[in-house]
Amino acid sequence: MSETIISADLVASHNATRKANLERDYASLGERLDRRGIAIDAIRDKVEKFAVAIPSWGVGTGGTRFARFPGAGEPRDIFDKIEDCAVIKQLTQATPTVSLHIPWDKADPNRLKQAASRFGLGFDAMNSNTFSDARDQKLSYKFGSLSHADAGTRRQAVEHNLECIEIGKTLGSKALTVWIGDGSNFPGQVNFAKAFERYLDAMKEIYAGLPADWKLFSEHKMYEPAFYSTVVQDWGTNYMIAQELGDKAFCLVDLGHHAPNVNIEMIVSRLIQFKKLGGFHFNDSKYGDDDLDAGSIDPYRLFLVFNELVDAELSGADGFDPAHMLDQSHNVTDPIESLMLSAVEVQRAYAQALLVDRKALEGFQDLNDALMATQTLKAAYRTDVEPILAMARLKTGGAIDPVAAYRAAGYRAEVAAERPAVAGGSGGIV
Ligand SMILES: [Mn+2]
Repeated sequence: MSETIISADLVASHNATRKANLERDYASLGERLDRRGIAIDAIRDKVEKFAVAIPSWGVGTGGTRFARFPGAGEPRDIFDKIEDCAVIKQLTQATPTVSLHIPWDKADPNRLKQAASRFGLGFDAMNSNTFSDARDQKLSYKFGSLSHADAGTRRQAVEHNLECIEIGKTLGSKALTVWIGDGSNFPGQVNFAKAFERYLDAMKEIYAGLPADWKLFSEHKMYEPAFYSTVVQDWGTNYMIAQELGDKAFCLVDLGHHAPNVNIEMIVSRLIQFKKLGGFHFNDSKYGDDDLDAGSIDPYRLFLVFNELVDAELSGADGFDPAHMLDQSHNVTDPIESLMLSAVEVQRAYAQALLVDRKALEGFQDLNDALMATQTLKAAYRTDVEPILAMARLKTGGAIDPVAAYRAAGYRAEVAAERPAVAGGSGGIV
């Protein structure tokens, strides 16, 4: 039995006052779904098994290019971050793993493993960092890393990624995510083809160091920090990388890393069809790589992404097993509250997508009945699945209302007393 940070008694009494209403809401929704030929318990079972990883960097306050306003009780190091992740896991029961960022989270791997397993937490994909310079680093990444013109800098970046794999092996991680900031700010600054060739050669060396049961995720992003050209700028380039590297290489889709109005769900479909969808960094965006909370701006788009994922899951697509991770920056909210709600939003989109009448949809598509086809999706999206999500949490030991339970527990005030504010801290969101 793993330890819990919030008192189990507090969670139990929180649930006790809400349980009767939840049971009524669940029964009522169950009856309505039954009329549509859907068994509510089967949906709840799937939701209970759905998991999304918490990024270690997400539990601290983010920041913008202009300023960072630290919140009270921010984690001082990775061990504080693991405790915050344990709170999120305890109350939502949706986030069993943490995704680490090296070197920000560098510590004795055995100590890390021990700290996480105390709370029943595991480790998701490892994330390397060659987009900023670590203290005491020999060569700078100011002009790039894996695609750098200088062979020594490329070597240093490759070695760093291999070190991330080594740390991950001890932790039980099974994937490495590589995102680089390499690119250029001026036309002519970089030869596109040569830079991409250097990147591919470097990635091949990293790929060669991958254990047999690991995956390598490459993450594309249209722009920033480079504002004229970026080496891994879109899913097309990303797909080429995964193809060049081999069977263990996959594309990672960060929802905020595309041009405005791009049809991301269609990109997801393409990557599934060609067996190169590795996973997601969930977040939401209004203008660019805003890293806002998942589902906070365009929940329908999140649903449409999950519509593609559920379609693949139900059709038994070969080797389909995408990694789910959040990747957000919290500037004005308590990061724990944002991450709990975001995990729930991702679950919500999954549950709604499970309600799509796929047989009817296929029929309308075959008949070119555009109106009824789109209404079939809307009927699923409009269904308020909150009782399913809350019942899944109640059944697995979480809180019916995670934010209310968290606030009642007074966790933030408690850690604020123990954790003096640190200036600066590790920023940067990928
Ligand atoms: Mn990302």
